[in-house]
Amino acid sequence: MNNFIKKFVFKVGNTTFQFNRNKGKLTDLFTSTIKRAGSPVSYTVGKMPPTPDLKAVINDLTSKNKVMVFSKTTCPFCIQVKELFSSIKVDYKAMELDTESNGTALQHALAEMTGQRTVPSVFINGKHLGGCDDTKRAHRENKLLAMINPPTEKYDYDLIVIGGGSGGLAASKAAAALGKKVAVFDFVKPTPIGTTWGLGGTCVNVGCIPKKLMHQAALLGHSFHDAKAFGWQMPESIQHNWETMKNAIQDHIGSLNWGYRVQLRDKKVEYKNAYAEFVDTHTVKAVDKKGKEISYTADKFILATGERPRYPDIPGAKEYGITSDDLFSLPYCPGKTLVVGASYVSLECGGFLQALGLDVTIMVRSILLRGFDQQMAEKIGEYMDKHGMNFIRPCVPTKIEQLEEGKPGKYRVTGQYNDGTPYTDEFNTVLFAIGRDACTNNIGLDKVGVNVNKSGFIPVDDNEQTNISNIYAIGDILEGKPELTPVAIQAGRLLANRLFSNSTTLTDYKKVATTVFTPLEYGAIGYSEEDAIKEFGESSIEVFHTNFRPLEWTVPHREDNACYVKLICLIPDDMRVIGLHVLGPNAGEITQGYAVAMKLNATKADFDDTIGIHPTCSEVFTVLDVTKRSGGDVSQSGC
Ligand code: FAD
Ligand code: NA7
Repeated sequence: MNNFIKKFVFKVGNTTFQFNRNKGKLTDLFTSTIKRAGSPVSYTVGKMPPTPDLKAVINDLTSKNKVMVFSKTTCPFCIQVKELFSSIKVDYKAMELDTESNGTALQHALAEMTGQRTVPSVFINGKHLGGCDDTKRAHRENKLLAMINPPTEKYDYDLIVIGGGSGGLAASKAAAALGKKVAVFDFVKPTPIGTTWGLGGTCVNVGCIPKKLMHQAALLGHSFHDAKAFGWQMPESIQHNWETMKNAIQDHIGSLNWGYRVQLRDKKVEYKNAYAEFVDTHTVKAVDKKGKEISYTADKFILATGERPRYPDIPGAKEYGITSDDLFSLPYCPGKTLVVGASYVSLECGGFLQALGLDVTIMVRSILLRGFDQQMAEKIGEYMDKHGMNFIRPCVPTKIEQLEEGKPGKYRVTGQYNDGTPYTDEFNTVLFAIGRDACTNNIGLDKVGVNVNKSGFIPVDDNEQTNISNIYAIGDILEGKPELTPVAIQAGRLLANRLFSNSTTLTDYKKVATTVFTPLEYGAIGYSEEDAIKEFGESSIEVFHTNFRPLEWTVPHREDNACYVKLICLIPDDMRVIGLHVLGPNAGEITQGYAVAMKLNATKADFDDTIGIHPTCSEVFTVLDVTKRSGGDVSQSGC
């Protein structure tokens, strides 16, 4: 109908009432007024302006907006659908029909177009999806994001991730969950003695996981000694079987490798067991273990190739030495072992081998744990030394010679102390833990112009973008970032969210908690004491500290002053805690909890206000009252 009531006039007695059309409300007014006034007296009829073609309006909205929701402000299902889109960080346009003048007409038009009379009525990329249940079902079945972000046609993939370790797997799964077409390439080049492993990268196969499990085997050994004091009757001699431990740990790793493959399949990430190398900024060539070569293209790339252990440039190193890449799956007990290097990998591996009953020597070139708080590092060394570790320092190896073949064999190690004094001894195993090189050498970065620094690490901006705009990097290969699994995972996940949804959250690399799993664990967050002094000056730093004795150590008469904590506080900033250090049992568990407090910028007063849990080791942080400056006695004995 083209005509409509433009003006309505009626008379009551001698008074004339007139209503003009006002935002479509005339119908209501008309009806109610008629009800009140009786029959209308007269009305004028105007020409209706051309009715907007509502279907064209709907088509316009659904074609201009990837996700278009026709909704009503009070409808709970509409609210659920909008919340779903927000939760998966998808931009949507909602038209609230109950606030539109022609909302009812639009709803009729929608019903005619789609057959669906109710709201919400959801359109994705111009196509009608359905209502709340349909949208939720599509999301449950992992189809929703793929509908929103259909794969691009131009390249084989939206994203290729090179490296299926901690960072690469996290990034590829997150990108696929956002509807992107993703491939992850993971290939392990065998070690010089031929060790290789499955999907998951360093952490799962030759890092955190086997390391922590072997550390646990070592802790159990300590517990047997304690157990006697607590009344357990133990045989006089307890033996450890390397093969049993190694097999059990490798079985667990095998199940993790399998689990990762299943996850990738479920999340629709294409896993390619091939070595990838750039050809140009949008192409990689991939070579599988049979030497078959295939090229793939992608819009974007994430590099997550990690690091591999370094060997010293001395005769016999690669022929006769092993690294952490070999140790955890070594088919035989390593026997008398020399560990070269004083990195955390060295102290951890040396620590558990010695606690498993082996004769272990650690050869240290200069300091222990470069980069960590040096007071804590020395305390770790003292504890290990006291418990039978043989430290040779400062000394470096110069030659390894094979004396006997075998599993293990026998090797003569020649070396030199700093002062020139020669060193020599014989070992069954020589384990190098002298640092790790970024795997950025043979992946074609020179062909595409990605900058790497002198040591092979990749500088990136806050967005983890390299100098080449479609190539990003995460994890251990980044210049100046903590080399830890949770860091790589967080960076991968957040980067994928930023690349493929409207997230802007950056990885915060500051105050990352970490733990060195030496026989006595060492946990740290924030500044070392020397770095704090260097940055803020000695007068601005207050260090609260104490030794402590775990209650569990009293009955078996373990030593008194091995465990130690310190809080480094910034005096001019309200005694903000900027460094936390703990050396003691379960330091990893303790440190993780305090990481939250440190993230929230806790001050010394916040620590003091916190009531401790008694009797725990961790409670010591709530009662620290001796400063280093005061020189007060912090030694402890008894409970
Ligand atoms: P990685 O996990 O190393 O993954 C890189 C993957 O890419 C590898 O599988 C590699 O083979 C593959 N790759 C490389 N180049 C190519 C290519 N061109 N094509 C295809 N694939 C390729 N961190 C902790 O947080 N806690 C710990 O307790 C801990 N303990 C550790 C103990 C040891 C002995 C070691 C060595 C490391 C430990 N780490 C620990 C560090 C942790 O393992 C790393 O920080 C983490 O694995 C880094 O992840 P990433 O994704 O950067 O690389
Ligand atoms: P690091 O931290 O790089 O440490 C390497 C260790 O090996 C360190 O103690 C070095 O002594 C020692 N080293 C290096 N070269 C030699 C040679 N040729 N001979 C003997 N000793 C040597 O090792 P990681 O790779 O385990 O750690 C990697 C990162 O993880 C590290 O950066 C931390 O952020 C965490 P030095 O102190 O240089 O005298």
